[in-house]
Amino acid sequence: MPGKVDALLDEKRIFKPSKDISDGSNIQKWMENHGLSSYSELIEAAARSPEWFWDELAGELEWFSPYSDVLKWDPPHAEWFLEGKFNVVHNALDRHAKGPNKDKTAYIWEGESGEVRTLTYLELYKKVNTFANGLKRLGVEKGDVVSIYLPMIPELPIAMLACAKIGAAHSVVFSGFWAKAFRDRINDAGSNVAITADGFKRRGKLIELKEAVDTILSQTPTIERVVVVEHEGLEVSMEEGRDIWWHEVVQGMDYECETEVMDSEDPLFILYTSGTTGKPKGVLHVHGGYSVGIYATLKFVFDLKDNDIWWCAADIGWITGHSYIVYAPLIMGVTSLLYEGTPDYPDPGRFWRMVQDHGVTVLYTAPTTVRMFMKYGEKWPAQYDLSSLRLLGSVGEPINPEAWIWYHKHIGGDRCPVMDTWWQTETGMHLITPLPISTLKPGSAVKPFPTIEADVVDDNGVSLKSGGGHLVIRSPWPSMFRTLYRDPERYVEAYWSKFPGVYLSGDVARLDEDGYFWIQGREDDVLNVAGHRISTAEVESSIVSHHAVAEAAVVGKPSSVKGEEICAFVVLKETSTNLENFQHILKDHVKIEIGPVASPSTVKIVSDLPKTRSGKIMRRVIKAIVRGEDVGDVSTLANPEAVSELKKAF
Ligand code: 6R9
Repeated sequence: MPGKVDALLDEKRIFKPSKDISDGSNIQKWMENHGLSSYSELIEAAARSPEWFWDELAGELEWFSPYSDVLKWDPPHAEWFLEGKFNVVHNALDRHAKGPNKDKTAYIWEGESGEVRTLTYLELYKKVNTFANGLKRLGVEKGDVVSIYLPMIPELPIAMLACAKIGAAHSVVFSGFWAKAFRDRINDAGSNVAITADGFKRRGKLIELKEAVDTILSQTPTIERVVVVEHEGLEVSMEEGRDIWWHEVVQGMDYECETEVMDSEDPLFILYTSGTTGKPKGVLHVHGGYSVGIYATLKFVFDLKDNDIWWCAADIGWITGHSYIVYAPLIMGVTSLLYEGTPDYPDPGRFWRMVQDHGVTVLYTAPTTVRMFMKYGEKWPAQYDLSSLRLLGSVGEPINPEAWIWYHKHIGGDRCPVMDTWWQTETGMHLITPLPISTLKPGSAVKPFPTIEADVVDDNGVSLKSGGGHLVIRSPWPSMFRTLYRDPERYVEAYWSKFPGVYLSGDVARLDEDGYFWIQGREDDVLNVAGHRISTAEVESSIVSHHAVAEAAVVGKPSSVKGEEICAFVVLKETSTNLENFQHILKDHVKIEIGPVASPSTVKIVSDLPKTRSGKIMRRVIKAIVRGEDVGDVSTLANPEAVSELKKAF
């Protein structure tokens, strides 16, 4: 039946991982080793004693000296693994380079041009050590913050690990941002050393990174040294005494470098994320708890084993890349694929060819990427052998059931469970997520990870058993952020003050009768239409469930009658034809699926939606357009040209 009811509210389909997958999973084995015979026993045991659970997992990592206590919780401040001495780099690199994994491939890097380079654990170790020694020679010390602005090249994880090795915190700024963002983050962090590259290619187009950095260096008074990676062989201007090539920094440096003994609670990195106000928030993570949390989630959610080829297709400039490209896979000692380019360049088969050629077994990507490939059609993945895949993952946005089903069928061959992982820069690790033993419902992130007390509450903090509400977390977790850098008051104010001692995620979610979580989007993406609380994600999901639609963005427009009206911008599949009167068809489609209250008053067909470089739809920009307001700063958009098309359409 065309236009079958598939919206988020109504999703009833369930999928069970095969017996092979669940019986052979890491979580199943761990449960057996701990005398737990079922998922509910695991959850009960973990809830009874979160400290027992995390102590067991921390014990799988190496500590220079043991911690005295697992947790000190003085809301909203937590300390984990107190007085333990630890360094993530010892676990991610040193112990592998000196053990049986030394000749195992850590990273397979593929450049946009198709060039492939591999680095074994031992090679990576040596590169990290020489660069760490070079950083020391440049004057970097324990406790400093080094600002990094690099594309997806091996030097990015190497630079991060080198900082961590010598006890400096890194602050990575996504290379797709404009240099202005780098300037603001350098100034907030007060860095003395910055690391960048001459340039890189994006869709075949050269981006001259160093040239862009040169335009902001007069406005970063703390910067003394700028290290430049020669990646594209560009002629760049190098200021005497300030700028130095990466290859000169490592020249003659020793392959060995002492790993700094850090306290569990010492800073590992700052990662800036946007908040409700314009000023970015410097989310601070630490060595000990962060490492334990990301290790446990990668091990149990993505179930990585020794022979896996793991591809987390995010950018390292985001938390997904920090946790699940750099630190957790290296801690686990697995082989990861690192890709420099865009998923559909030079053609929409690129991604799938890479899965085939590198034998990727577990793939982790974002709903926006899945929907983009839905738009190109299944003929692209169908040309490649994707039988190496065992598990799939999704992160970054709610995945609408239609995209989930498509991903499961056309990429996962109906055999790979989809792990829809909900988490944030602030949480460091997955918090609400399926495990390979969970029954899955497309569009739901399933249930909290063991020990995590997630809840959905109303404005008074009262738990809701149905309907949308604030998604909150009532318990601490090891890889939680410890503060906002240089802004401890905002840490308390933004996250812990609405419901004292309870973490406010800023997302809206609802629980179903089985206790499954359905994330509906950010609080500010929730519409109020004639007194009904409607999530943009729900309306979008309904629209996208129409067979002719590839992608949709829904925003509210103030209305004197209804409070807000719903405006939808829709991208159609390339193959869609016969679209006469399509606006009306879509309005009716939503009406039938969710109800008349959710039916958009305006539907505009466009060829693209404005997106951030991490693929998130910029509803703020779309909202401004429909309200006739100034769209503000669009410098962080991946496709600024979409803005003018939307303006014309509206
Ligand atoms: C990891 C990451 C966090 C926000 C978060 C939420 C959205 C992430 C999601 C999801 C629904 C999922 N989000 N994963 N929404 N289902 N599986 O993306 O971190 O960049 O900080 O964004 O992303 O709205 O609050 P970050």
